[in-house]
Amino acid sequence: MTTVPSRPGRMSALLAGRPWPLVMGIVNITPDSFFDGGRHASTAAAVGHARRLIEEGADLIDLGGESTRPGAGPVPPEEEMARVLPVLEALRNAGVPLSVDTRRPTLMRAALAAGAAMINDVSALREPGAIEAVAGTDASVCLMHMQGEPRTMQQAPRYGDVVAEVEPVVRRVADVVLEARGAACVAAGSGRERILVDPGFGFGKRFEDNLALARALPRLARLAPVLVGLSRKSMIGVMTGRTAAADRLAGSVAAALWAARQGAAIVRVHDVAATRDALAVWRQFEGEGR
Ligand code: 8Y4
Repeated sequence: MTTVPSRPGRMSALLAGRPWPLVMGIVNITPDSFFDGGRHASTAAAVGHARRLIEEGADLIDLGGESTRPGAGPVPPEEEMARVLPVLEALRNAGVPLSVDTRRPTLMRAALAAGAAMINDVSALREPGAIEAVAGTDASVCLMHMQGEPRTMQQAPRYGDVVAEVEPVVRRVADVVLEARGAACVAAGSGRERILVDPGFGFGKRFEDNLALARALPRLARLAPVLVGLSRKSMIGVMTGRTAAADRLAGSVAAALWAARQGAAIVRVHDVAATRDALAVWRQFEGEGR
């Protein structure tokens, strides 16, 4: 049995003992909106957007080159790499830890070699080789729960008790990751501090499933630090009657505050400045002033 020494990881100090969540800014790298500019234009746009979110006060940035929105089809692996890696390179000295949103072990390895501090995997290391790609590194890993696949997951989501089903999935995957790093780490309870869990709002879930999971955040937060992604999602649209995602700012900010109150460790958001302001006001009313 080989024992992999456990390092706390670069994210640990950031996450430890915080009474309010870190704000993770979302940067999607997709060529769709840059129909005439090609690769260089989409890289520059993503880097520019990330720099703006950092100026707005993002504690970390999540870079994604694959659309995991409901109904989205797969992006070829080389294409995903070509989208993400140049942006990661350009931002490595931007002053905040970088997370890479990917399901692919090849990109996980390349991203970690290029300095990424975290892997955000919406399939919770389901791909063969994904566990090995992160094991033995000092990266944090977010394990998100998803029922099905992005292309079809919203067609007919079904659960008995959604909280009861999500909780053990998250717990089991966390254990598998630790096993891959050596049984000694599990026995020592080390390595666990680098794992985050995420109920995966909107990923194969109906409105009532999302609501049940939101109400169970304190329970999930006892397993591991919880990452919450509600920003502009359809659940917020249903609650506010806003059909356009761009009109969901206020609802999304309220959701981030609610998640903070329930013990979220990281909130993943599009609107960093607004979320930061809301958290600053909330935490000073709470008496965590700074
Ligand atoms: C409008 C805007 C409507 C965005 C829907 C969306 C999560 C995530 C996504 C999440 C973690 C999204 C990559 C879906 N959501 N990663 N990724 N947690 N860890 N949809 O909730 O933002 S993409």
